[in-house]
Amino acid sequence: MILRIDRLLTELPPPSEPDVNGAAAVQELLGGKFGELSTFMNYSFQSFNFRNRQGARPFYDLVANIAAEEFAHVELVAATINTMLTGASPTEAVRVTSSPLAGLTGAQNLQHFLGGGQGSLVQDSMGKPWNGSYVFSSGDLVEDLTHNFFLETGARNGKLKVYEMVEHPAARALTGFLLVRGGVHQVAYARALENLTGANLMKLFPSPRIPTDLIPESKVHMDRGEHLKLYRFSPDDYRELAAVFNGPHPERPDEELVVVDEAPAGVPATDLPSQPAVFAPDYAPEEIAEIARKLRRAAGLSDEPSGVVANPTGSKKRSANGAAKAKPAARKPAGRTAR
Ligand code: MN3
Repeated sequence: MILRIDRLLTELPPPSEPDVNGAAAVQELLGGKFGELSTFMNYSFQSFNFRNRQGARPFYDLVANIAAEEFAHVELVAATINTMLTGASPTEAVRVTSSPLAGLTGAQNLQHFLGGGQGSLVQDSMGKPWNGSYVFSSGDLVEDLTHNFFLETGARNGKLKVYEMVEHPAARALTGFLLVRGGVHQVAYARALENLTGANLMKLFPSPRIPTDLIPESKVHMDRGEHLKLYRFSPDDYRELAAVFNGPHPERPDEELVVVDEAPAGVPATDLPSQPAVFAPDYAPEEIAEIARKLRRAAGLSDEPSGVVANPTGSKKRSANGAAKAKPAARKPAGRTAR
């Protein structure tokens, strides 16, 4: 099972200028063949199907544990897409008869608006749905690990291409971070195969050749050693990671791989503003907020929401970032009859 922590793995910039076509490109990293949903589902099903896991414990632990980080990568890509779509339609109350979505017909992926609430979709950059045939789970450990090495190789290649294509700061922060973390997983699978077969894939297939330390959005994470760390995403389990993930980094012989014996602390996500024109979360979001307040009060909870976000509003400290500013402060609510 997976325990859930309401944090993102790394900080993303708050919404700025929306970039709907950049968001469509970032979809490749979510629902593409080599996207995060593929890494998550591949390692999840390989771990679900793993036989004689006690006999092969360090390898089982490696695959099962990396699956948990991939869940958080899917979440991070979704948060990036949602950030980039924020403000593409008005964040203020709108009259539907004023055609608030009319300016969006040129968007690469109209389903961001027509099939969803300006949010991420389980699709690639061309709108093709992710599908289960992207999962390889043969049951043969060497085959599965070899597949995983190449999956991470293709995934990093895709991240670099999106970095090259999209200049939006959220997309750059995302791809810079994922290039580093994907590199760790690539090394982890290479180390596992080296231990099992003697073949050193990092030497045999040094691909993709990505100068991560020349990418500023990657370098910030490398300066903190994130290219060397494999986190253990469980309170008590998956304790044999260090039996496989150890030794010098294959591309940086002076630096040692290390298992961090806990999950990363993470950072609170930015609470993205309502988008009333696409009914997210409603065309009159303040009515839902009022219902939530009443329910909290009736349940004996605090009047203020208990969640932690990067940009708290109300009586808590108000952040100076764009997302907070985009929140309607004192606008006239569009009543239910205003439609
Ligand atoms: Mn990943």
